[in-house]
Amino acid sequence: MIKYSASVASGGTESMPYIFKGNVRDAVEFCAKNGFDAVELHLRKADDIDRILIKEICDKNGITVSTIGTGMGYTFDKLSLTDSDKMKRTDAIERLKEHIDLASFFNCAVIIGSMRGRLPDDGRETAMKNYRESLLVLADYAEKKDVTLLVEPVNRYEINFHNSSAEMRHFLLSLGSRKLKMLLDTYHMNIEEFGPTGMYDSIRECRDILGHMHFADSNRKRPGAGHIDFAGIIRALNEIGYEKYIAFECLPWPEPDIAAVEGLKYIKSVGNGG
Ligand code: LER
Ligand code: MN
Repeated sequence: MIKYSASVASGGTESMPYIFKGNVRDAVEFCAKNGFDAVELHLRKADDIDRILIKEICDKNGITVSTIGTGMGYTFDKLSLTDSDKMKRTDAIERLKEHIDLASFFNCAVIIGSMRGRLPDDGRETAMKNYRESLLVLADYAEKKDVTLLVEPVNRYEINFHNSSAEMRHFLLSLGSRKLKMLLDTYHMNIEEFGPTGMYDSIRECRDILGHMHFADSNRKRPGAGHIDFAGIIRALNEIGYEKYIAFECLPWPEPDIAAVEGLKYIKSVGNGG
């Protein structure tokens, strides 16, 4: 069975694609009462939340934490695994290790998207080497903590390397860690995947490494508010026997409650062939 998760952030600006921002506790309760199996917690730092309290609320309401999103560490603190400054790279690794510890507590996975960073015009090779080494350090740590790391291809307007699923798959397999999986985000796929059946083919081609999905429509609003063919996406996921989480990582449009409820309703209706 596919499980559904909603993005809940400890903070963030208006343009960030998280449905709920600010009050994590209330958002978790809302998601549980409105048909979600889980929440995806987007945190700047692991101690943004009181983990004991949030776990208690999750248990009481019959909901889990699917994933920890880490992008605010880049957006607000400019921490990245490609940074040319060793000290800053070390800070980025430490920040992600704290997220891995938190994920171990919640028995969930950690996302590495924006914190990959960017490659500079000069010194792309060195930055790639730094990135690769940093990711291997984290994979090693994740292995010890039994936590999966979900690395995300992100579109070219946000990040300047590993934008497509094929590039990311090739790279991750070359690292050879069973704790490194891929996260596919329909918003980025809509920009980067190739050909008329590109998005569906990518899902099929990544079946061996696919660990998580983000759902947002072409305009980053909730599924159903843009023009991505989610019936086709769900069909491809069913075809590969995907039984992990789909997290709604989309704008809180027109407001958080409606985005969550209507997005989930839409996906369940197209998933049933409606
Ligand atoms: C993070 O999951 C993501 O999709 C990036 O575009 C961050 O905004
Ligand atoms: Mn995403």
